[in-house]
Amino acid sequence: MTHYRRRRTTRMKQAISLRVNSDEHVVSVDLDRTLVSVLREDLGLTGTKVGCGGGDCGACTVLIDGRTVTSCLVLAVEAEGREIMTVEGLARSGTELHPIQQAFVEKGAIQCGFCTPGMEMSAYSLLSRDRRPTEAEIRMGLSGNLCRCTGYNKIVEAVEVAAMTRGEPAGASASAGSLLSGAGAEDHEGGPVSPLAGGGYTAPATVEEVCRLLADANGNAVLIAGGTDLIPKLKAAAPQARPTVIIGLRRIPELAELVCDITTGLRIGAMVRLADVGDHPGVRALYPAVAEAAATIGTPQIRNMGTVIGNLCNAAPSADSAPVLLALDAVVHVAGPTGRRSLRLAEFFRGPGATSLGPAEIVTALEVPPPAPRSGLSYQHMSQRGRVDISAVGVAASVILADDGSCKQVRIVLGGVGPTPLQVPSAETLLEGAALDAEVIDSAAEVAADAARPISDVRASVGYRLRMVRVLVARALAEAMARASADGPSCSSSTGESICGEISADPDSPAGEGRQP
Ligand SMILES: Cc1cc2nc3c(=O)[nH]c(=O)nc-3n(C[C@@H](O)[C@@H](O)[C@H](O)COP(=O)(O)OP(=O)(O)OC[C@H]3O[C@@H](n4cnc5c(N)ncnc54)[C@H](O)[C@@H]3O)c2cc1C
Ligand code: FES
Ligand code: FES
Repeated sequence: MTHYRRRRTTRMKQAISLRVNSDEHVVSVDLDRTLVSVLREDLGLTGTKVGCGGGDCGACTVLIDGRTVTSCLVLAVEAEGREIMTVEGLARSGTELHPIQQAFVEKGAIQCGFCTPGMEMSAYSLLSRDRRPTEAEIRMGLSGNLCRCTGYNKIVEAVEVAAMTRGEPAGASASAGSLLSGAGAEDHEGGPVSPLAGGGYTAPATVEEVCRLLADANGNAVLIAGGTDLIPKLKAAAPQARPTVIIGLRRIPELAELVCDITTGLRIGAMVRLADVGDHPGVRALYPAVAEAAATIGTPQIRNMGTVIGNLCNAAPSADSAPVLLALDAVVHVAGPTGRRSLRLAEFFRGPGATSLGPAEIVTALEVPPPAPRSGLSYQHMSQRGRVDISAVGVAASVILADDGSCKQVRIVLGGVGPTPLQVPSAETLLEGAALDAEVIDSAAEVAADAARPISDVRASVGYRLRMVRVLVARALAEAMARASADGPSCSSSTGESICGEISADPDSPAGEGRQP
C-alpha cells in the first residue's frame, strides 16, 4: 500500500533526544536517517556495525526497550523516547569486559570481529530472558546474526559459558538491565507531535489523529509500524520519491492490544509484533498455526520489530501470516476520516502491494472467531533456506470435522502462487462431506495446483511451485485433520494455569519479551 503521491525534494531535519546506554543525546536528524547511522556518525558509537543494511545479517543489532532490533531498519526519529542499548553499554566501565565478551574471547569465538557486537547483543538479550538456554535455544536466539568466518559452534559454546556465569551481567547499562527485568519503559505520553506543514515525523496518540493527518497530507504521508517492509522500500527509492510525512503508530494504546480468549476469539492490534503472537501461550494453544506462521517470519530481530498487520498491509503475495488468517476467515477493522468499518480479510487484498484501504484509512486490528469444536488448522511453507527466508509457497488448511469423522467444512489458502493469497473453492468442494483419506486428499491437492497461478522468480520456478503446492496442500490437510481429531483446544497449561489472556501494554514497549501473560 502506498499513501504518497505528491513528490517533494525538501529534506526535513528534526531535533530528537536519544537515550543510549543511559546517556541522553540531542541530535538533529533528517527524517530518513536510520538509527545505526546516527549511532555511528553522530554519537561516535562505532561498535554497532553495518553489513547488509537490509535486516538480514544482524551486524547492526542493538536493544530497544529490551528487545533486539536491526538498527539499519529503524528510523532515528522512531527511537526517540526509547531505551537504546548498544554493545558499548555492555562494558560500561571501559576497563572490564562483560562476561559475554569475556566468554567470546576465551572460546575463540571471534575472528574478524565484524559480527561480534551484534552476536553479543543477541546473546545478552537471550541470557537476560533465560539464564540457562539449551543449545537449540541459543542457536535460535542467534539465528538473526550471520558470521562469515568464525563458524557458529565456537559462538554457541561462548554463550553456553556466559550462561554459566551467575549474577547480574557486570557493567551492563543499568537502565537497560532494569527494562529487561520487566520494569517497563518510561511513559512518554502524547509524543513529539510536530507541525507537519513542511513534512516531518509524528507519532499521534489516537487513531482519529492519524486519519486526520493522512487526509491533510493528501497522499504525501506514509504510516510506519515496525518498518521492516517500509524502510527497505524508502532506502531503495530516490530521495525525491520519498514521502515527506511519516506517521508512527507506536504511541496509540488501542493498537497494542493482543487478546486471545476461547469464547471471544483472537484480536490482534495493529502494533502487535510478530514475536508477541508467535510467543503468546494462548495463541499457541488455541491457534497453533497462527503462532507458527508468525514465528516463521524473518529473524528474532525482524519479529521483534515487524507486525502481523504490517505483513498484511504490505500485501506481498508471499506474506506468511496471510494464508492462516484467511483460512480462519479473519475480519479486518479499519478507521478512516468518516468513521470505522470492518471487512473480511478475503476482501482486503487487491493485488501485489495493493489493498482495499482508502487513501486516509488505517487498519486498527483484526479479529478471528473462536475455534470451532473439532477444528484444526495447519500452515506449511517452503523456502530455499528453510528458515529466515521469504516463502516461495505457503499453504494453510483449516478443517472442521463432523461427528462421524467426515469433513464438515474446509478452507485451503495458497500463498506465493498468485497476485494475492488464493482460496481454492474447487478443492474445498471436493473435500466437504467426504472422509479425508489419502486418495481424496491427493485429488484435492491436484485441484489446488490447477488453481494456482505462480510465476518464476529468484525463489522458485513455476514448475517447482506447482509441485510444492501439491505436497504442501496434502501435508496441511493431514496436519489440520490430526489437530481437529485431537482433544479440543484448551486455555490451561499442563500445570492448570490459565494461558489465554490479553496484552495491553504501553505501545512504546508493547508486550516486552517475557511479559506475555
Ligand atoms: C530480513 C527480513 C526478512 C523477512 N522475512 C519474512 C518472511 O520470512 N515472511 C514474511 O511474510 N515476511 C518477511 N519479511 C517482511 C516482514 O518483516 C514484514 O512483512 C512485516 O511483517 C511488516 O510489518 P511492519 O510492522 O514492519 O510493517 P511496516 O514496514 O511498518 O509497514 C508495511 C506497510 O504497511 C503499511 N502499514 C503498516 N501498518 C499499517 C496499518 N495499521 N494500517 C495501514 N497501513 C499500514 C505501511 O505504511 C507500509 O506500507 C521480512 C523482512 C525482512 C527485512
Ligand atoms: S546491517 Fe545487516 S541487518 Fe542491519
Ligand atoms: S567473526 Fe568474522 S564475521 Fe563473525
